[in-house]
Amino acid sequence: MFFQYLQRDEPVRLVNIFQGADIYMGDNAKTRLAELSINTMRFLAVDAIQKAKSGHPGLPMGGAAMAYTLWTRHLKHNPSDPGWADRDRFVLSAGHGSMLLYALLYLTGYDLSLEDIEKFRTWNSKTPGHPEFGRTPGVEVTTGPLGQGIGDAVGMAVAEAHLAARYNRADLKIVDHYTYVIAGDGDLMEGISCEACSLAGHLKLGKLIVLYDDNRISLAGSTRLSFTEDVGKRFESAGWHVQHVEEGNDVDTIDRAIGLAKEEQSRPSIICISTIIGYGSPGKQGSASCHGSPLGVEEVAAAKRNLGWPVEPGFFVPEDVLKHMRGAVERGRKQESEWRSTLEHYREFCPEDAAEFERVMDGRLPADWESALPEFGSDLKSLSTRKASEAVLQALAPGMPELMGGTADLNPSTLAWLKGFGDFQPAGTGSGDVPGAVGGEWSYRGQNVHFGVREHAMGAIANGMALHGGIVPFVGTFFVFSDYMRPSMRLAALMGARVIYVFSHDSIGVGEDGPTHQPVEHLMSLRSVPGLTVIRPADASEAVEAWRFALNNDKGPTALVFSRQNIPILDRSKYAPADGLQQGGYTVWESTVNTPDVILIGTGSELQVALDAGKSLSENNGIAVRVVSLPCWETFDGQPEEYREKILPSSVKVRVAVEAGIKLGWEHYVGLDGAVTGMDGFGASAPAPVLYEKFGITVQRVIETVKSLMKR
Ligand SMILES: Cc1ncc(C[n+]2csc(CCOP(=O)(O)OP(=O)(O)O)c2C)c(N)n1
Repeated sequence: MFFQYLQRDEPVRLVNIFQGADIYMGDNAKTRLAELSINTMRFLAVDAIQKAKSGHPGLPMGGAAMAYTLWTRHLKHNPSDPGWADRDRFVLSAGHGSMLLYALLYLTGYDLSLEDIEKFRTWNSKTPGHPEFGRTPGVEVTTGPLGQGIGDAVGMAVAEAHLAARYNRADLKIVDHYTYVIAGDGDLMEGISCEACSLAGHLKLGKLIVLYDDNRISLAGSTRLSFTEDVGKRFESAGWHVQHVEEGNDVDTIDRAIGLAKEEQSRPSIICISTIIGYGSPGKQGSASCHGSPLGVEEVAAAKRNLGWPVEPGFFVPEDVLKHMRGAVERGRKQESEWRSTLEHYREFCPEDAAEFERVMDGRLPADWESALPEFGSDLKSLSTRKASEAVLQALAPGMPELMGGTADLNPSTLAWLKGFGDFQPAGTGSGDVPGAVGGEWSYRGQNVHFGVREHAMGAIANGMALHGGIVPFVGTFFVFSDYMRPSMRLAALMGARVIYVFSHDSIGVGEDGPTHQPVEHLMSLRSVPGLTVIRPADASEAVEAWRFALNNDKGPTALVFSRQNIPILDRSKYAPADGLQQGGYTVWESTVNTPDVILIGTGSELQVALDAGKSLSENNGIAVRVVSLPCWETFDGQPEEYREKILPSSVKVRVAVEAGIKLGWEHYVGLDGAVTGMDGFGASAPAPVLYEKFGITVQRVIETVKSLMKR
């Protein structure tokens, strides 16, 4: 026994009584093999980073033992089928330690070769600088921006808990896995981890297990410079199960701690593992100099000699190590085939649920789901698009169990909820009569997640839910606070994750709350994110079409931007049908069948301004006008040239765009000869109609602009 078991009450503290000693130096063949494997991982990382002339050796060297222990003794995975639905999820939140993950993937038999490792950080390789989802088999999520991974992992644990509650039967568990994270100081310094872990503690996500690489060094130096809180106590106060392992190379103690964390199913677990960054490098270990730069040729040799490793050849993998680590392949096949036979039994007893489970895990929407979409006829004259969105969600919810989401404490404003579909909460902690609850008993079956005022974590959690599979997450807040989750939105776009953002209060139309709450630059800012689709519908019917688009978009995230204020609902017998939104932009009305003299372009509530101006110009001035609704730039730009030319003929130079946002960027459609009616600065605190007047986003201003352009 290499550890003393000091305390049963939390936090559990496991202490290696030979502190600082290399405890697996004994005769036991198993421990020798463990040591060899750990050193193989260390030196694959060191060699790859040295060859690439860039990378982060410190974390792989210091954290190799915990990663080895987790991956060989606990992680349920099948390297031959990285997409197996019931695998444990592993998130390397400290993404700069990517070589640690690549070494694990190669050694345990994923479709990643030693040549791939040698190509670390080179063009088009499967081993980019930071782990990228979709590029490397076995990489669950893109990490690198610190703290995001831990947020993603909370989302994965939410998804697991929800799907388990929905589909498992007492003796037939088809969803039953853990989510593991390796996080470093940087992850825990970032505010997003406080938000995400606070919520995880509240939600009692017992199958979330974080291994904290507590090496007291970050990029710029010691954590004594800026991070001296008691991390264990912080997590304890958030309702986590906390353990400490004081010797980061002590495989058996780490093993035991992970075992205890798995047994503890009513709280998430963190194991704070004291490690030495760059372990083994005689000249650099324990210092920030090995955090983010290659060790250097001489220090590589010194580290190898220090740990009894051959200096040559590089990328050395002992045969016994490969054989030992590749045991994962057979183990994984067996685990998956056992799961498949459980699924077969499940299918016999619950054929409908089995079919639904497979459908949602494949990311396929229910057949004919679109027939549930509401229609807004001419009987209702006006409606805010946020209310139209609410109606869509309520209409879809009964037939779309994979819909799950919520807001950052803005349910009554953003209206992104599924009434009657329960609150996602630990069972037995409350019920629908708690103020603000959406309704029904509290359990993990609930589809409404109360994120609290935690936009940043909400974005990452949504990413984790989407990547886990089985869920189509939506998350909502005021549009102006999209800033607070922009880093996660960027990652969703980078990963192609199907996340739907429901933003309300889309402009100065917010009114009295003033400039702090009035988005101005946000539309343009989000339009500039590659892979993110931004839709700002102009009325209730376009809001329905926007949801249709978002749900069908399984290639990446969609941001839906809705108004707070009521907007007239266009009578579609007089205007073009709203399904033109599926092309991104369409002619909604025109005064001529010929090529127009003038094109007015509007989005959201300003489409009405464009329409009123267009009609006036036509009726009072005899000008041939076309009004184009352009709710989604990305989709419009993706249309064939012919379509774009049909809607915006290049011969028509007099073009005016109207949008209550920053003008920058509209030249893309109005050209250098056109003009934009929009915002130049922040908004102000006053009633919305006053703001539109004062900032000049008016019918009159558009008319004057057109006339002055025509005079040129
Ligand atoms: C959001 C964010 N800010 C800054 C960085 C740059 N960065 C990468 S690693 C790192 C330090 C991380 O320290 P730690 O987690 O202790 O990792 P270790 O030094 O142990 O490898 C920093 C600041 C980043 N990747 N993400």
